[in-house]
Amino acid sequence: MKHKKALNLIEEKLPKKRYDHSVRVAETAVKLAEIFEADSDKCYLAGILHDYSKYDDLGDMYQYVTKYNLDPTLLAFNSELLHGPVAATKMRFEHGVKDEDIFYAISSHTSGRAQMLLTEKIIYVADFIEPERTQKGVDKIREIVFEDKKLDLAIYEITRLTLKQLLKKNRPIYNRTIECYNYYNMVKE
Ligand code: DGI
Ligand code: FE
Ligand code: FE
Repeated sequence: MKHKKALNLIEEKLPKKRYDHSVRVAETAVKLAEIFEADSDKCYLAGILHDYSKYDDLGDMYQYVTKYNLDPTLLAFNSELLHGPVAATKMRFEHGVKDEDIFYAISSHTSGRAQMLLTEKIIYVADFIEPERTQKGVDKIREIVFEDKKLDLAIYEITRLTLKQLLKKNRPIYNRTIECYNYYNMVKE
């Protein structure tokens, strides 16, 4: 898919605030692609598309999980966790985005997972550190990627912060979030 087409698709589908976030994630992903020698084009496109299903109807998303044989344990979660896998699947089957790197990058952007591909790692990090993000710990993550240039360590720190927040709020934890934490805890140095 061409960048212009992706931008139009997202502009039509999402509220302005979420569209602006998507552009910032795409631009941050391109910066990271330059540092970590990834494909800037793919990173930009995945960044634009990553939150495509953010506001999709939850019932429709559950139907989608079943129809496309996505991980059935997703059915125990809400749109917070479903919007990535559903968006990736819609891009693949309804919008002709066949690229595997982009598929995984969109699909895993919320939970992460063990052994992510390079584009996938970049979107996971870019979503957390795009310039308008102000959550606790974000500046430390920016330093880890932009100054220390340690992508796996950044992933570990993001997953650790996410888990802390989820536990604090008594939220259910998806297996892949834990697998991501354990894996990047092991490889972070
Ligand atoms: O869509 P965005 O707001 O840009 O960001 P996002 O897709 O990273 O995710 C939003 C939320 O998803 C965030 O509040 C943390 C939550 N999340 C991440 N991992 C898990 C999770 N929620 C649950 N319940 N379980 C998880 O494992
Ligand atoms: Fe998201
Ligand atoms: Fe996002």
